[in-house]
Amino acid sequence: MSLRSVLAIPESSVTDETVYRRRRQLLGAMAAAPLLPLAGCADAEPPPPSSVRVTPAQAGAGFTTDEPLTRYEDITGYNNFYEFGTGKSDPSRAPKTLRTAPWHVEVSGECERPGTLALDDLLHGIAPTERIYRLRCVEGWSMVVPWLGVPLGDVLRKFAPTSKAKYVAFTSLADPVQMPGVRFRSIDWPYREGLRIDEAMHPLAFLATGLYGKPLPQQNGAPLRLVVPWKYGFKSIKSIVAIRFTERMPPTAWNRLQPREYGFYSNVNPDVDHPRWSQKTERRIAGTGNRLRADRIPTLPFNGYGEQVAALYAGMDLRKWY
Ligand SMILES: Nc1nc2c(c(=O)[nH]1)N[C@H]1C(S)=C(S)[C@@H](COP(=O)(O)O)O[C@H]1N2
Ligand SMILES: [Mo]
Repeated sequence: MSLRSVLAIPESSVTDETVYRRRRQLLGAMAAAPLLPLAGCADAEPPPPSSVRVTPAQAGAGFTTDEPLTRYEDITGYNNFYEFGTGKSDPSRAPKTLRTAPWHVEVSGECERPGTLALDDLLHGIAPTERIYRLRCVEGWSMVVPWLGVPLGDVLRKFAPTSKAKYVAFTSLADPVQMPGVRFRSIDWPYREGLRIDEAMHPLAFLATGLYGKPLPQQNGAPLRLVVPWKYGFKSIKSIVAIRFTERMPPTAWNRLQPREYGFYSNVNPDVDHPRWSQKTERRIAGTGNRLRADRIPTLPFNGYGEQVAALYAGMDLRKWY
């Protein structure tokens, strides 16, 4: 299975953002009138694969939102990816030096079927799907991103985690040849992240291979990155090369750097301020207009996914487990 088949969109129909949005509107209309005969609509957009259609049930699950999408140019031009520099425009301006094919992911630890798999094999047999998620960076800005990819749990289950698998650890590539930022000690490379196993198996936890119907650009974590929409953006680790099931809570990059500022859980929480700034509001980068002067909106507990995920933390003091 090729990356293109993972994306489920043929090159010929990979179009620009305007067409993408128009196609979404058309899909909405089709969902509302499913029996409408389409034959004869000569100039209608070709329908995308059924796997990317969003149904009302998916909306209720938090899989989509009708909030205005962030522009493609903002999602791919305003990034955090320290492997390509610490400035917001460093990752998009960096030369395209990351070799994303062939790409392998090593899966190890507390599971019955460990192994190193080519990306296509890792994703084989799992229907690609679209998720429109809010992304809230701990720095206080947010976006609305249409991802393509697969549910993380579907991938993890292939490896048959054992009862000792209490956590899942993720590691990014750290190659100073392909990633110029790795020559600087901004982070204790490689970038690492982790989830509790029940968080990782939650239906909202996602592995993205694309956005806006196109393969992930280098700056967004090609060819495979995590997306955990109810947590601060730094949990959504990019360019993943290793996944490990562990019994103990794994070390994570930002927590190791500044443990008082960045906890392991890092659920979006307007009631727990960052030691250096408030987390009550966020700058929503969406629609046209200046990124730095975008509207401030209130930040919601669990980034608005509380209905879906709050039960994971029942009985936990979220001030302690920030
Ligand atoms: N490997 C790696 N993953 C990473 C980062 C990084 O520097 N390196 N930055 C994180 C942070 S802080 C955020 S907010 C998101 C940003 O994702 P985006 O650039 O696709 O919006 O990626 C996260 N994943
Ligand atoms: Mo972030």
